Amino acid sequence: MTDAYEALTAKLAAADPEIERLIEAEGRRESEKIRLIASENYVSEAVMEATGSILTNKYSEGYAQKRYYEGQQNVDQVEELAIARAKELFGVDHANVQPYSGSPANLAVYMAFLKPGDTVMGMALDMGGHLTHGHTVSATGKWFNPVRYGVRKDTGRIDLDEVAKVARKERPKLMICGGTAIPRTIDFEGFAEIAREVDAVLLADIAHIAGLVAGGAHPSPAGHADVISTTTHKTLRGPRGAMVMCDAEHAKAIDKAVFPGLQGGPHNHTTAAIAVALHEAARESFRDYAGQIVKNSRALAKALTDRGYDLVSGGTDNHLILVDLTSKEIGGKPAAKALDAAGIELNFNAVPYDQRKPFDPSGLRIGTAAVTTRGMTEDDMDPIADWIDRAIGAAKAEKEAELEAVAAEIREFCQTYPIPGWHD
Ligand code: DSN
Repeated sequence: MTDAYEALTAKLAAADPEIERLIEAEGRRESEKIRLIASENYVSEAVMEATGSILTNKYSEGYAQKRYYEGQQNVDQVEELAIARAKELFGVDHANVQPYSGSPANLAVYMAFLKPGDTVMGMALDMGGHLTHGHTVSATGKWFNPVRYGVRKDTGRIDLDEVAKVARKERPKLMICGGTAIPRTIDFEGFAEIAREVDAVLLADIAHIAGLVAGGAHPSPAGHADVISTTTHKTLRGPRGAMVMCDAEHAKAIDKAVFPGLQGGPHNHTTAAIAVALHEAARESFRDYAGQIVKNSRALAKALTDRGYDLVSGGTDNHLILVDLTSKEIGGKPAAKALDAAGIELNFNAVPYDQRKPFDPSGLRIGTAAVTTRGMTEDDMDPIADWIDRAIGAAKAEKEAELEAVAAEIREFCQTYPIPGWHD
């Protein structure tokens, strides 16, 4: 363990050894496995320290200079710094850094622009969208009127002509682009043209690709979308949190929707950690990081294709790969479970037009943000594809010993790539 880790946990170990033991076990697990969950990453020790700071003690409902509690001399500055850094990094007029996470951030956008029953158009969940883009089980699908678009069956890609057709027919008040399983570049300009034509507000949910946008590895929605929402903990590599950004015209509506519309006091320790992550993301080295994520993703996509795996859309432009296992004759769930036993964590995922059920779908979702943080490069992607292939083969042949053999190789491999904040 690093000194920083020990310093952080010494008091905890004395006060609550059970929880400390579980945190330590999680540190070991995270360090010994290859993390390919597309929405996860490893934050820096600086971000971790801010998250674990004394700022957790403070209530500060409201916004800087307009709070409902006294004693905001430092918290106001923290929030103002986070806002200024978000505005600078993403080139936007306004940023709200208070949403607790991605779902409340998106709900705030609904609250700012819609009334219950209004029509919202988003990408279907099983095509790569998100629950909060109007899925039936989400409040956004229950309280609003959701209409959906997807990807073409033959290309696995969004067809903007199809999107325009649905938009013209349904006249949504809010259109959403972005999602959780989209391996290709999102055409924000194209979406904006359609939204303008049907007089809809366009929300770009860039939760997955925010770090790529910040690092210049994906086009930015700024100047195209009316509103941009993002979580801060995926490719952006910050703490678990979220932001909503927009032009000056919509600033008041967004702020009112976040507080007092949906939330109470912001989590100031998270705000501070977001500020730190944004500071890190503004560095030149973060541009290298974002570029390397995509290089790794492309290299891994090729290595998997070379081993006979079918990828939705045939490849990737970003951090994410969606594998369709249909031709491999194994479901996504048993494959994901076998991979976890073999030391590779990822998630099973629906693929577009999936013939299987959502809880046992045909796909695997893979992302390269976390392994890139650990310093892995293109050369490491071929061995990773090999381990994936061996583990899936072992799962089909029910060879548990082979899964254990792969896990042992991965444990050794991972020692070369320590994770921030924890090491043997
Ligand atoms: N749970 C996130 C993901 O994995 O993409 C989205 O909210």
